[in-house]
Amino acid sequence: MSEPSTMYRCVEGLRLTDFRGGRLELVGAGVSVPATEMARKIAVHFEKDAHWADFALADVQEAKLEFQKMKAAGIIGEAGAVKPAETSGPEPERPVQTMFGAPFRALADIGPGEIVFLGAPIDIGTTGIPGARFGPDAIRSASLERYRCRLDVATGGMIAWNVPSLGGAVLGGAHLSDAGNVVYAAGEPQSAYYDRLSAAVRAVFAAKGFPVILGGDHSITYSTVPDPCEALVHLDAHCDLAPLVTGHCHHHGNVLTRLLSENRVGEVHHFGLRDTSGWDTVDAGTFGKSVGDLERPDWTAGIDGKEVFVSLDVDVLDPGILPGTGTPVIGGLTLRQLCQALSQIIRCTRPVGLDLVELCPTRDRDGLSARVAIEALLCFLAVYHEVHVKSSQRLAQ
Ligand SMILES: [Mn+2]
Repeated sequence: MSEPSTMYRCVEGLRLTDFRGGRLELVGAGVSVPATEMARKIAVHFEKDAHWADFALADVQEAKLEFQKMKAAGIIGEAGAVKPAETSGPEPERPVQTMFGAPFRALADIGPGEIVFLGAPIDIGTTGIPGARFGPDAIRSASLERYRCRLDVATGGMIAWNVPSLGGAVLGGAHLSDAGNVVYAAGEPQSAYYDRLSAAVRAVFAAKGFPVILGGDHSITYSTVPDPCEALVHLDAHCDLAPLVTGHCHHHGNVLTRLLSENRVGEVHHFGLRDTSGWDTVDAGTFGKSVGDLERPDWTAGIDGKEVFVSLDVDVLDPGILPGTGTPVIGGLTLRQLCQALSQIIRCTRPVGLDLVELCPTRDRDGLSARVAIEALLCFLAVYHEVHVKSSQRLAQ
């Protein structure tokens, strides 16, 4: 076979990557094993960009056996998950300024109940105008213009901010921290980056923190959703369901196709759609609502009571309000509509994390878009803290 390229696909829980020199490396596990004939065969298929569903039944059965052997050898953990990596590359880098001036925290030091900001400053999945890599630090910098985290020395929690648009004091007693940026290293295989980001987010989940990942382009959602993920709430102008194409493993337009094809999420609920190209390629597990649908009284019916991860693409907002994004689509939400939608989503579900993506400072005007994104983020956090954190604290007392 020709010199193998990097591969990144899922075969019944077995994730293969970097098939090189007759050895097969398992994503995130930091181990490699001698490649069997079956693994070679799978690798050749992957080179042709075959989806695992395209394999002949015998091949799939053989792949399953391969998977079972690796599981028996302790390389893969329960439920097909690759065992957590002992180390997954460099720690996130400390940012010049932290979000809201919150304390910087190494991933190993995160405590339960903490709201943890994590930057994913990448453009490697951008198909349109680049610049999203500057998003995390732009939003951090802008966050300090109006809000600054001050801690109550008695409790360690933060002193509430008075935000009139949110009804007064918010986030009193909350524990915020910033774990820095997972930086893309020059020359690094793209799949390795997504693995490192995924490992960082998993560290937050493992510590029972609430991750808030600041993108970066929307391809990062491949790494940010928890495993398993009952439902993904996707606020976006686009449905991000582009077909998977050879050599384009990750990009911001096919991220949900990949998550669904790998059974990484149970359901995707799209809100605020204006551009649905790709919608027809996926026939199950997705539910779409346009901007107008959000005015209907029962628009949250599909997500009520579910455990959700929220993915907020800032292009769900109208570009007149938020011009700083790579693929703007006219006719979007106002900030007020978005905050109302977020508030309702948080109140009727059990959110486990959030990513905020596609803020592109190079397309912004005077930093306005970053400020708008911060207001949306603040609304989300204020309602989340009020509804889910404070209420559970009261129950525990
Ligand atoms: Mn998107």
